[in-house]
Amino acid sequence: MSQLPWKDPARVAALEAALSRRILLLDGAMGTMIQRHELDEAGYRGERFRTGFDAYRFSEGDAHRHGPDCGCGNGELKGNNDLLTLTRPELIAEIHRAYFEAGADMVETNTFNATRVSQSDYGLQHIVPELNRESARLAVSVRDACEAAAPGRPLFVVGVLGPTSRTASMSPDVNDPGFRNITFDALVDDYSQSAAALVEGGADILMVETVFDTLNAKAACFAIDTLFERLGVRLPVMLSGTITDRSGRTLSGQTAEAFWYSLRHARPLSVGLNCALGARDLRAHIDMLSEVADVAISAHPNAGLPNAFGGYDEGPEEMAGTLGEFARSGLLNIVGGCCGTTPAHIRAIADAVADCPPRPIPTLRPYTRLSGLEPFVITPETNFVNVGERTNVTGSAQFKKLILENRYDEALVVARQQVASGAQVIDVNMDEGMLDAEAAMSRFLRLVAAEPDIARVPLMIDSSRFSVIEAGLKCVQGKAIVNSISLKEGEEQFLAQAKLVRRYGAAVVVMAFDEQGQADTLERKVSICSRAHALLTGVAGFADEDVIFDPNIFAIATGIEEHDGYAVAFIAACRELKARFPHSHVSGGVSNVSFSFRGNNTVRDAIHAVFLYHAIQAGMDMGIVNAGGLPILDDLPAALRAAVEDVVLARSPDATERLLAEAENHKGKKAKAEVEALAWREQDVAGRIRHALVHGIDAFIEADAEAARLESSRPLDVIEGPLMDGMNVVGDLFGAGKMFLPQVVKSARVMKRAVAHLIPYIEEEKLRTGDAGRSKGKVLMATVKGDVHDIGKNIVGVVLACNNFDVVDLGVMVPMQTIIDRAREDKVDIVGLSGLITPSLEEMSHVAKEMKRQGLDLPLMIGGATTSRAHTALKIAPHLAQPVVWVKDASRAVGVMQTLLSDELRPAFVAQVAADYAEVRARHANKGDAKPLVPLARARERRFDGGWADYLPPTPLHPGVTVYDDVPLQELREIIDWTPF
Ligand code: THG
Repeated sequence: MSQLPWKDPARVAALEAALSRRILLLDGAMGTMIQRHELDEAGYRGERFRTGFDAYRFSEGDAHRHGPDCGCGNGELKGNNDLLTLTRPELIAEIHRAYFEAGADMVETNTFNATRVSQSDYGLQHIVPELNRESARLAVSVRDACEAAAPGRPLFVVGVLGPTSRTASMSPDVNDPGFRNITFDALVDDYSQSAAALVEGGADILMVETVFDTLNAKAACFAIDTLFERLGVRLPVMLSGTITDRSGRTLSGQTAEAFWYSLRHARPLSVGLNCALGARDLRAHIDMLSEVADVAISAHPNAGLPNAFGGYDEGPEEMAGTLGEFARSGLLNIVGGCCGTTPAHIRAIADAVADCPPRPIPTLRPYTRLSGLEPFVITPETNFVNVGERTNVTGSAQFKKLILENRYDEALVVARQQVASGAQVIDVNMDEGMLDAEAAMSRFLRLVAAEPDIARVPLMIDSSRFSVIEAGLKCVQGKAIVNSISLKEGEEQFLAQAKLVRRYGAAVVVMAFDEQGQADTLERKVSICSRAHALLTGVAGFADEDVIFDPNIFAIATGIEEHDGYAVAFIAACRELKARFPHSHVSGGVSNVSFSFRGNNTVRDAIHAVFLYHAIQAGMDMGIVNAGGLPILDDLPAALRAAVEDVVLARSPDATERLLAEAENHKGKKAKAEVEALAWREQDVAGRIRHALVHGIDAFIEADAEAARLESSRPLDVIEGPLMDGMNVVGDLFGAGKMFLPQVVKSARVMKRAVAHLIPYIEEEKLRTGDAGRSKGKVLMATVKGDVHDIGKNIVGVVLACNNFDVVDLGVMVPMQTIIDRAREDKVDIVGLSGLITPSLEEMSHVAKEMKRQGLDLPLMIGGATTSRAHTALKIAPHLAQPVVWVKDASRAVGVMQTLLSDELRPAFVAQVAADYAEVRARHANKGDAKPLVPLARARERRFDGGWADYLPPTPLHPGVTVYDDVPLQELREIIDWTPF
């Protein structure tokens, strides 16, 4: 972080020395170890929370009244592992000790959920500082004891800051992609409180871990940096992200490399990945990070991928085998375990890496490393960075109209066009008198975050008001560029803003302005930029490559003589600045230069092409341009080109006049059109719908839905045909890791719009056929507690409703008791449970168990990404006498409902499912992974005795090799066992 002194220099020196000598061991899972104790509610509450009173006490002003019926977890504290620091400290201390003894150099505090947002799920936000402080103290006491027992081996306490249960850059509501249930500021507050208490409790290191949304982590780093400044000392910081699925992205859609560039400004001790994937699947991502991170690399993966029941099976040997290979390949500096790992795993990993040298820390080339969802590294080969200018309310009449009229959906199309036509960064500007610019900036950037094809690229946040820039910075998870700051108000203000920009982790454009005003001569441009550079790199802590100069592009050919040399001065400044500061960049607003030819785009574009040609040769390497609108210099008519060059290079006093004359010849001609790749529109309607769903394009979806409806005999056929087919493709791509969550969310939105278009026709058909009101049955649907995902559930709901089922949709995060109570009140026929994340499996089986206990005798449908036939058969179905049916995808829901509610079809179907599940269970039982294990010596004692000692094998009839070359292949084919193939 900042260059403050270390809080404990001796310990940091020991840490650095150890890191330079060997691979350090982090501990393993806390949760797995706690689970072994099978604590019940009373076990978690201990004496202090026995009555529940403390749990229900709220800080003032909190609107939420926690209690058994409040719907936020039934007041249960079971499962709140962090609470055990206070109620069962001996148990937590024992786990820390076990890890130190197994060879861990660092143990993590029991504070994964010790943030206000996470503890508020239990109504315990008031004890957050205490949880963090006491957790750190507890770990420190174990550390001290273990150090005393084995002198000479330094041990460390890592204060853990978890990801919280919210995501700052994603919407929990599919219908409202701009919505957020947590703000950057709230996260900063939260993390400040937790981090301060961890430091107070004596943590040696802070670790922001299991980062699934980089914006959350940026808030954590912002809080930590601010905290250190307040304390006047700093601690080493570790950062660890999580790649949530095979798509190789974080939950919020970033690649590992983009993730690192978003956080590199925090200058951590290490960066790495943990949780989610097992070690094997993590390798490619660790390998990538290892290439691009100029700090230590850490990895603490799960014990393999979750099995069908959300458990982890990879044993110590297997995991250590994989991680040992990482170490031998030179990928590791710090290694440990996450979910499902135990001291035995840590011991095995320690052994496996003991003889491997730590990864040498590479020095990176001084390239600007920006990111959106994907990394964008500016290398010498990049030549010139196109920054899209059109998402600017002052730079585009169209964009301004869309924003002022609140048509944000269409405003996003402008951004998408910029990226599609080659913008590598997009400039967003909301400076307009009629706008609340802060609000418009936040809203637009949040919407952009939900558009993977736009959010792919880094953003340039453009405003003349710093408050607007800050509002923007709080909404971007990538590494953005601030446009701009300047010395206009003096050094003090400049530095204050620069330091904040760095704390948010952005690169910065500095305009050639100072206390005297804007620089228009070469000499002033260079001297102001040089002064700004010295302050940015010398005082504010910026790297050279994060500084972008803008030496002012002003309009030429205005008829005012002093303006004639503006382009020449800019070009000369490019040359001088690039020579002085080769790693910094030179940028500018290119379209400014041609303002005086407004209305004549052919001439304007020609000026841009000529201007850029010369400026780029002089060293300009970035520019705000109308991406896609730039003609190629060689395509310009010779006469026009010559006239333009005279103007740009100020080669003759009458150049402007001659260009004006030449311009007459080009009036009214169309500038190079922005061509859109619309080849997919040529496909048949089913193909178009599939394309729109897979690419999340909603521009034509209503028209396509209508076309499909006209081709079908019933409007419902469109939903069950092309729309469902398209969503199944999306599901398959997601499963195969070829789409990631934000893209799937977009597909769901397109689906919703198509359905919304069709519903009136379906209603109308119902009325016409007298089908209306004849409900075929009633289903309750809910995404279970702990899970916020509802894409699949929403689709199922629509399809069922369209098929005349009554749907009671309870939404997301629904507690077990609410499900049971509402099922009773609404007299539903079937209950449907949905969930996307692994912990939902456990919750679903909990709901089934409680349905039985509370006598709610209804069939259950189970669906969602992590659910499986095996889990349903083994962990849910056995709890209920009623059929429990795993519904593989949305398209099957109607069939299952219809069958379950039909007197004729039901018995056979239920018998079939039961037989199916019985087979799954039998197969599982044979696999034996639920069997109790015996110690190795016992197992050896009981080894299979085949009586081989006395066995004499018969001599084969034909020893040696026998060749049959006269057997027809056709015959052989019959006797080959093809099953393995
Ligand atoms: N330096 C930096 N930032 C900047 C600028 C700069 N940001 C804004 C601006 N200048 C760069 N962006 C634009 C965007 C559009 C135009 C000019 C500069 C432009 N627009 C057409 C016009 O006004 O004629 C509008 C066309 C339309 O309405 O469609 O020229 O210099 N750091």
